Amino acid sequence: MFSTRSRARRVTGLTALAMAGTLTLTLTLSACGGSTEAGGEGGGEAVTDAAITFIPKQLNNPYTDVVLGGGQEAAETAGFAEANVVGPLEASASSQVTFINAETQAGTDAIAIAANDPDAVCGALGEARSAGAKIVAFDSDTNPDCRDLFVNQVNSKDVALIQLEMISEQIGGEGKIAILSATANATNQNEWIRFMEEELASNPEYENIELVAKVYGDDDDNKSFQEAQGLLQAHPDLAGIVSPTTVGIAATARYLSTSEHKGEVALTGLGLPNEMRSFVEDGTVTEFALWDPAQLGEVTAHAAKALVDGTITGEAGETFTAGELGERTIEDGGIVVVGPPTEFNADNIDDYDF
Ligand code: RAM
Repeated sequence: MFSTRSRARRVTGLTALAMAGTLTLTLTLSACGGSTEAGGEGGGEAVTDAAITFIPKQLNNPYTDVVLGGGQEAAETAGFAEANVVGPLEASASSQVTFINAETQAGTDAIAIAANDPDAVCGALGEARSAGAKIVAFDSDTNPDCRDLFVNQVNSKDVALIQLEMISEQIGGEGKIAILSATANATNQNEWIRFMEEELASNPEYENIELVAKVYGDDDDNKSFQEAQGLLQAHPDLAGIVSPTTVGIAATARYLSTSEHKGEVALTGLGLPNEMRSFVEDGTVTEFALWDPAQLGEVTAHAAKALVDGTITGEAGETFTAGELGERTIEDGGIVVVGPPTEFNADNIDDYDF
């Protein structure tokens, strides 16, 4: 029933330049048998031939693969007829604009986007909305004015706090730390970093911890590796590194694992258990955290379908059912939270496979 095919119709009109280095995946979910059917959740009509397109920050990111795997599968359950994935290969601020414009041209019903920059995508998203598309931000928010909903993996402050708790524990509550982030414009990264800085400055528990550097690996494996190396050269007395990005933490772990700093410099942050397992086993990393990325995709797909069907509009207090994940309520600011993070360490990492 599932198939992948190229999406020639949808890419017509894109310039050769915009097409360079891109990949388009389409999942045809079911035959289209008309446009609506009675029984939408809010008593409305469920749209049966709707298409959703996911535009992640970048395509070549293992984290993105897990999110979108969950998202495309849930798109079928939610009742979308077609689920597509398009996006840039690098996560620069304006890299998603061309893709949004193509979706507007194609008349896509729902665009789910993890924004590389909160504002750079707004003009294009505004045009998509004028053409009738519903916009769901996931993972990394747009400016709230530019979307209908933001599906947030975990409350942003909680993401920051859990990372500080882990690094503090791992360095014995004192010493110099650095943050190795993704791109400098990413909304999610900057939110988490802001909350970490605020907490470091205000919580007496952290008064002996000093944040000495913030560097950006751009969610590029090589650049992240080099930034990790550079951090240790610039700050030989560094006690620990927090990397709130799956790409950054894996690259930093790889650097530390063969360096003299292995087991000496603590490393924590947000990582995929499957990418971090060997570094936990060899003692490079003690503990890190993440949520279930597939669930982020699932809630995003269901939220998008509820918007397309008109059973929700994005107002705080509205509810929708996210498939097997159950009912979700929209919070202030048009935010839906997916679930709590899990901390992974030698005791439990083998229980997870993503
Ligand atoms: C990276 C990306 C993504 C972030 C995860 C934790 O893959 O930066 O946006 O949410 O890490």
